[in-house]
Amino acid sequence: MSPIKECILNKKTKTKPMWLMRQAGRYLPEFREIRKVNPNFINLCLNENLSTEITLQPIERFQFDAAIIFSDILMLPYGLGQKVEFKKNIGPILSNFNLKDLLKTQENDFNKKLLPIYNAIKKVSKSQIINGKDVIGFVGAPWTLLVYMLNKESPKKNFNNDYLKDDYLINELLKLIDKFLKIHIKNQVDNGATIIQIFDSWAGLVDKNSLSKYIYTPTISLVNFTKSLGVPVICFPRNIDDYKEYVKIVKPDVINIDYITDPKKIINEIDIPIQGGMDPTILLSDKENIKKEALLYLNIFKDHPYIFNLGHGVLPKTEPSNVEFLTKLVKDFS
Ligand code: 1CP
Repeated sequence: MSPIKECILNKKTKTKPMWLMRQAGRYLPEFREIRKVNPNFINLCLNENLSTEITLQPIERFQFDAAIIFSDILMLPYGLGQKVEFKKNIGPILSNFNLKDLLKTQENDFNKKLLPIYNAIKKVSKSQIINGKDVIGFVGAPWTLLVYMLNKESPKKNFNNDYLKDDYLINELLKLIDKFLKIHIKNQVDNGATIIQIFDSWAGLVDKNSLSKYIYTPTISLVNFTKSLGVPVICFPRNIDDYKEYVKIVKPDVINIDYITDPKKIINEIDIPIQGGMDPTILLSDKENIKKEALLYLNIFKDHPYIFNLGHGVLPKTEPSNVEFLTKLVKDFS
């Protein structure tokens, strides 16, 4: 059994399994080489040979316990016919859409558009380099996708939530997103994904009174669906106030915590396997500091099923040698 699966089944593992969010990406020179000659990010995600190669790059370099498929949460709106572009130094830009057109999306057309992603998952899972390790498929959570689809850019700087007043629009979109996320999850599992992670990067924007409508109810639907396929599901609701309540209501197999969450507090509140937590900016500092922070997490979670990861993605300015140092530290800790 893979180290991550053992951890999820609550077994005592000798060492903590490890992978990193955004482990394939701009901090790796071998990724930047490919990216330089592939300026269109969506096309790169849809190039099954290159996305397979990129997915495997960090596994070859660091022998992580899982590969996460090189794709993006915004491939879902792309599959529904909304135009998605990634602009340098700006981020994703999505086009206006006509709800009626999106609602006409046929499953066959969606599957055809995203086929290279599923082919890449198949290639990755059959690769020698994987050799029994986990292959993580992923989706954006319904709320986070709703935010990008309606806001049409990252909510980091501007977030126009006037749309949320349009009940008809929101309900129809949430139904559509739920339907196609399930198709997208099933396709990933059918092609070799052994774990699904649900990224709710903008969960922190939802006020307490709306958590049930935008976060809990739509996520429960996906968690139950993924479990019904016999595949464990990791949830990452970033920046939410109450991880304990989230875990109690949504019941994922693993909860990924962000870096503002106090690990000492969370260990007393949550009894399911925990993933992540360390601030990715720590990897921009020196080895002494990396060691201090990593040991903090490793010691706190010593007797708890814990998958080592960060509290958000690896930053582009990270030195690969620092990731190497961290990987060795985690592997040697027992
Ligand atoms: O070279 C580049 O400019 C592209 C940068 C990049 C990369 C490497 C983007 C654009 N997406 C990705 C890949 C990606 N995205 C992965 C691949 C696997 C891996 O982890 O190695 C994954 C899991 C994602 C998921 C994703 N995309 C999330 C959820 C996690 C998170 O970071 O919060 C989100 C919010 C996105 C949207 C997105 N795609 C890309 C960017 C820069 C963003 C964020 C924009 C924003 O700040 O709103």
